[in-house]
Amino acid sequence: MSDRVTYDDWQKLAERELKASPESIVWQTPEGIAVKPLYTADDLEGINQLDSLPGLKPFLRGPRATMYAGRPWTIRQYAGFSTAEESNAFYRKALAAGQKGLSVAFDLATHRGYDSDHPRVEGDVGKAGVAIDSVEDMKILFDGIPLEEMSVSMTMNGAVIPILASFIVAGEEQGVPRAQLSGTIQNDILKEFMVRNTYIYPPEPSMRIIADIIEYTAREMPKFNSISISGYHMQEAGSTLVQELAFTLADGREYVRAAIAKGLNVDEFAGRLSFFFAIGMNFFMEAAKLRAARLLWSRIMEEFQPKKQSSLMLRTHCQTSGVSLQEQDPYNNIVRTAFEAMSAALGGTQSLHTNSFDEAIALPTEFSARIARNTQLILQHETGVTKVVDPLAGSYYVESLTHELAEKAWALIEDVQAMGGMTKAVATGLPKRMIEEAATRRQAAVDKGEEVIVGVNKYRLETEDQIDILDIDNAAVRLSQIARIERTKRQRDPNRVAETLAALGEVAASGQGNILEAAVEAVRARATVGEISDAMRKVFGDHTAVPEVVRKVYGKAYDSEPEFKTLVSRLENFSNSLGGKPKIMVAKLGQDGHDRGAKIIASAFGDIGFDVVAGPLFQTPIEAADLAIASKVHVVGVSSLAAGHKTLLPQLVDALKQKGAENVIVICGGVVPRQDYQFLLDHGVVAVFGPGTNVLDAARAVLDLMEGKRRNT
Ligand code: MLC
Ligand code: 5AD
Repeated sequence: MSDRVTYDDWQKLAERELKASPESIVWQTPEGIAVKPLYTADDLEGINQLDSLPGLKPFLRGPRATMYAGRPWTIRQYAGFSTAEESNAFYRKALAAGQKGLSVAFDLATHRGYDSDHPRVEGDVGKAGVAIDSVEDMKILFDGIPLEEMSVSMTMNGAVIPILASFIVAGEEQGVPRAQLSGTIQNDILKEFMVRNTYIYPPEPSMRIIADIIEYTAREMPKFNSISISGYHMQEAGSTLVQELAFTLADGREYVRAAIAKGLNVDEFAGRLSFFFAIGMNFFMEAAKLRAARLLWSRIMEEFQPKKQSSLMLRTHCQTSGVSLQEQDPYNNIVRTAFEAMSAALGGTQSLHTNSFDEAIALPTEFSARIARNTQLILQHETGVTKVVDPLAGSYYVESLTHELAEKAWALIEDVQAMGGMTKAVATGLPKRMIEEAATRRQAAVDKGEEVIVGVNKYRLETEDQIDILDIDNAAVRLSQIARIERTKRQRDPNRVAETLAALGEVAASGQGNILEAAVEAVRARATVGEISDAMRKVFGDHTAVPEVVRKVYGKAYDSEPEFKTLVSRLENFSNSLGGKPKIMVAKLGQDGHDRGAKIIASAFGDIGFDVVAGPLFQTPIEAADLAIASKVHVVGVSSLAAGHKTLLPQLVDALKQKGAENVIVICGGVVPRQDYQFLLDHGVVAVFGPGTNVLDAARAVLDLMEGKRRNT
């Protein structure tokens, strides 16, 4: 008898252990990948990626030959809040404590091209990032930070023109010519239309802006990465990893086409395209995703027949997953982030942000930011993961996952191609819908407890300790920003401002010349972010999206469960007594475009039997009150994720009252710290639902409120 063991031997043994077939413990992932309990050499048959080497095409094992053994990834923490002065101080401390690159988070007013004195942004100034109104703010932001040495990432998409122009001029006035500036601008508008929602102009002029930026940076700023093609926000919005991979690479292909259509040669710009992915909790699959991304990108780029190897190379930043972090038992988030960071490192990222443990509640404090940064420092200095390139290579499981993810993503990329490319696909709404369906499916799996989240739907603490959080006084930030805007406007030459803005408008309207180049002149003249954005708004118009709500995904996942059926019939009874379905408007106020939660609530409540009005993005409280009254809703549910709740909710309650609609019940859900609940309740909000709320529990609570209300009236 031979000593050689076979797969059959294992299978028999496994069956005996399990008292069932090993098939029964295959894990079906949301990507549609069946993960088996055991992988062997047989799984590698027919996979032809196995002999690849790092630094060489197709770059599956990494863009550099020595990877972290030669130079570790960049510790690049995304940060920004309040004023330029405060953010500058925060950056300097972080750099002194081991951070290696900067990454600027702007507030949502800036993202959407409004100055801080604009009436639509009262709740947003300085809240989710730093307020930047002109180059004067930008200069303060980088005061004492040598821009010829420090690489700076700026997450900016909508107002990308005034912000990049202000960065260039801030460099200039610091004595650093633009050719020496290094860093990255996000500049990825397609995913804004799909998931992130900080767009300003319609798709077509937005694509022109991107092509102009690629052209300008390729010719003038050789060390600057012209774009950060981002899948991160897709995963945050609930996509599967295959969707994230496919739509991101398809976006990239679209940008390459736009730049080539502008007359650029592929090798002029392709080496400065960069990427950005999320790293969630599926440890091995996330690492495999980065390997698959590099493989597929080189395949896509081969089509354009570049001569330079660097044109085929995918370089990426990663961020650990915000959506995987929880409000409940928040120190667990440190552990989650550490695993995600390790996975990003094993996948071969070039740059990494690790989230802070207070993510689900507020912006990082100095303390939580320190722990997040140290997570990376410990990985780099203490674990030895930097010593060997692509250490997962050759693992039966990881190679097999890499292959399967690549195949599945490629099929989806081909579907997009068949639709005529990503701009067209985005216009049909299909990618957005697919992501929202995946998000709703996942919510149902969490609510049902099929997917375990420790401390949330299992092992929940009886009492939660409150943690210290960062609270920003947006009213004070707004006043100080307004003072600086006024000072800047007093000191500038109004004729020069008018001329440069007119010239910018002309470049935008004619299609001739480069928009960024024209904007740099306007910034030199001290035109503000709002003014430059408005000059383009006049020509390009505003993009408005009609919210769509997916149907029958949540309900379908749940409809055989007794608790779901009970709730549906309770709602039916209530509807009968009411003479119609209870009507709820899901509202988004201010510039907060994070709509995953709002969409899930709208979708699930619709399936449960509510009549749902999906409010548009970016409403003022008065606009929301008007829509609620016109739609005759019983309840307005505000979803707040960008910390504007203390300003905007009381204004909504007042607006309803003033318009004689005080019996409309106002509730709030989202990223609201417990510290703020009483304030909201004191200001007329009837209930607050924090992160991690089970949707069925929320629906029951709304019904309770309505029944209580009806008994009272
Ligand atoms: C690297 N280098 C090496 C090397 N490894 N040289 C020798 N041997 C090695 N082993 C060189 C590189 O070639 C490069 O030089 C230099 O070192 C820096 O390395 P890098 O790998 O390019 O790193 P970095 O400069 O950090 O650039 C990484 C990047 C870039 C290409 C991914 O685009 C980037 O930093 N992106 C960050 C994006 C970001 O932070 N986004 C935040 C989004 S938050 P050279 O000369 O070749 O350049 C968000 C949230 C929200 O979006 O608000 O929604
Ligand atoms: N500072 C630090 N991190 C931020 N994030 C968003 N804004 C900031 C900021 N101002 C992080 C969070 C969020 C992701 C989009 O980026 O992790 O989930």
